[in-house]
Amino acid sequence: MTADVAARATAGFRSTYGEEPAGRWAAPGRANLIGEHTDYNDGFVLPFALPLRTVAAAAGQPGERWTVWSELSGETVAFGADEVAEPGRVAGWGAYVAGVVWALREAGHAVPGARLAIASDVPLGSGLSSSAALEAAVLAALVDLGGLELPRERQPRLAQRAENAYVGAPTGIMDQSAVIRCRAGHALFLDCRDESVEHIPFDLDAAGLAVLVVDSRAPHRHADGEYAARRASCEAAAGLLGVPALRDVPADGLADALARLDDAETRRRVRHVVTEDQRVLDTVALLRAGKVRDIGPLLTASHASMRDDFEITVPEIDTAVEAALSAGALGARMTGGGFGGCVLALVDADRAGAVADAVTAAYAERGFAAPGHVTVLPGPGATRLD
Ligand code: GAF
Repeated sequence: MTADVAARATAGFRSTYGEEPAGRWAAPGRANLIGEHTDYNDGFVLPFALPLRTVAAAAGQPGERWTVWSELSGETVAFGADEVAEPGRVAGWGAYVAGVVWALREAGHAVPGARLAIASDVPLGSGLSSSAALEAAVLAALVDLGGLELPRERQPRLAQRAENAYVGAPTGIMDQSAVIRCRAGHALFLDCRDESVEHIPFDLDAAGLAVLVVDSRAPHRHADGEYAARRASCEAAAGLLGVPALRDVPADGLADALARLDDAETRRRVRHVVTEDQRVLDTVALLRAGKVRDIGPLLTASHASMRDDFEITVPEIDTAVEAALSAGALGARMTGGGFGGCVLALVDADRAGAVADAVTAAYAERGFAAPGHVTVLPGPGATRLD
């Protein structure tokens, strides 16, 4: 059996550095219940933290020097003040760590030199925010080791800056907010404009429900370029409509807004974002009223909107959603940025196995590589373990 992720981080620290870590910090992956591609439109999202985590075992070291071992590559990456002075000098997975150091320094913090060992249960490239989990675990370790003044609510922006400006991915604020600010048993209702949050009870057990996460195992096809293109198209549409962001187009003003746009593709993009924001608000209202079962149709409508209007799904993902719904899921949708990644399905807890089997069978019929699956409950955000 694979050792617990925290034990693996500690073992990696001992064997790499020949000493004990000063502490261990964990950050989870996330699934987004609903609200896709709304974050960079200043809109609403509703993610929750997964029980799958990334752990950084760490200790300080003298000088401006950072050394990081990762169990995933088995490599150790080392860099100093020169390499973090300028984005792009550290590449690969080390860029997420160097990016955090860079962003902290850029914000004026005296970042302590450190040795780190990273272990993770968050699968890479599955759209479950393995990169945000890595950033958040490293950030939490450096903040504590250096006694830095950086309140939790300000940490997501800094980790996002690492990803945007150092790594070079133009992502929004959802993933870092989710992995840092989520609470166990809750989904995080985040207003991406002012970063205000409300922790919404998401008690699956009490409702006899489960969330099944299906890893489509679909290779990411042009995900980076397509993500940037969607973002650019939304920003251009907001400009044409004369609003700061698409969040400022109210659901009841959608028809008027669409009538002012000539391009059919742009109209579809706008329709997705505006209707998706409203679906987040409707989902939150149902969860506040304790009606967890009733959110299923909103999840499924969100998927249809991503498939038909935002055009970010792939055949493996659509197959998983259709098979899950045919097998009795109450709702199902792709979660994350798209072009591969995972599907989440809301199911009666005693149907989770049957729904997973149905997806596996549908994949076999279509000749797709077998999907992965796991049932999850909302877990806590980033935290110091010891
Ligand atoms: C990716 C991004 F990192 C997020 O900021 C968000 O835009 C998401 O795709 C789509 O909702 O996870």
